[in-house]
Amino acid sequence: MRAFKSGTISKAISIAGIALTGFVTQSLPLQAQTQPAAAAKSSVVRHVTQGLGKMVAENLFECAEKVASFRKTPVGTITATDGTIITLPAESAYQKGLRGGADLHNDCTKTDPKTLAEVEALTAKTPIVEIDPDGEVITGYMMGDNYYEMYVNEKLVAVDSVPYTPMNGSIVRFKVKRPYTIAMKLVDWEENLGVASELNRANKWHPGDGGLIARFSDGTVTDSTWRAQSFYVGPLANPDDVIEKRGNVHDTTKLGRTHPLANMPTCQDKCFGVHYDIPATWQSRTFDDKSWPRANEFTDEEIGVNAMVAYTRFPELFDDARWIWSMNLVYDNVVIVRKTVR
Ligand SMILES: [Ca+2]
Ligand SMILES: [Ca+2]
Repeated sequence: MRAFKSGTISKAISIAGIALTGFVTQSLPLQAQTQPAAAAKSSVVRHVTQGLGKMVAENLFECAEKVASFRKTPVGTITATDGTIITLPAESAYQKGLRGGADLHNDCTKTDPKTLAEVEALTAKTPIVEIDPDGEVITGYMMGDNYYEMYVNEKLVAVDSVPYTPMNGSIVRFKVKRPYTIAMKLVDWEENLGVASELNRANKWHPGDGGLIARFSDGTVTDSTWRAQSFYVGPLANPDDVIEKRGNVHDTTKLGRTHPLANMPTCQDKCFGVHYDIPATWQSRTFDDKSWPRANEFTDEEIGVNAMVAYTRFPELFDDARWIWSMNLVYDNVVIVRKTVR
């Protein structure tokens, strides 16, 4: 973690804020403008980038407490070889100033319940987002590494209050009738914008990993019945390390899927990224996710849950839930997961 002076960071944030205003209102040409040669092999359009992007905002999030694991949350853009401008690591509701849900555990707000009674008190204070006035009130507990935003029937229900680090846990409440559809955008955030890596264990170019776990009071849990698709894959020594397969799979299994088995890329600031267009209606109940792969389940050991205090302290809140992600926990950095509860 880098040390910083408090004066420096507040100035940086205000500069970022100005940049952000223009940035959010800017309409980015996310659709492919030309068909790149590499995509001719497949009906799936990919956008290939190489190297570092341009920083647009140095830090989206300021931690109110001095926390050793804090990282700045940068956002940038990069131009792909086909001219497409891509937001790094992802467009987010957080960046747009949208918020929702409450803290289950957050070192930056000193939210640190020690008993289930304290969790219940926090839950009772969590606002209920109404989707159906005559629906059932559903409570969820979740942890996302690093960031999630959650929609139910295309309505925003919750936004992770800490987009990068420290690790935190959240409470969400919403009122809805079955069937309903949960759609979440998940981001393994990055320090080195465009090359999907961060300082870790003395390696400035360490590829981080992701993970999401959630349990809801109606019995819905994250598991392989969810759908999961990846939209940003990296850091890659070669963009052909991603192979698009039937069923819309973005396959990188040969690189290794979890730490410590995954390859450690040595391409540093020369690494490639492969991006895919996020469908405009990904939050919608009617969006057809049938061609998306099923979510993959990961163990506590593969995720590395030591810093996940809310999860390790209150396992009963996550009973029967599994850590999920798309195929590759390390190399898939922007992932959308969806589940229709019937
Ligand atoms: Ca988070
Ligand atoms: Ca990663």
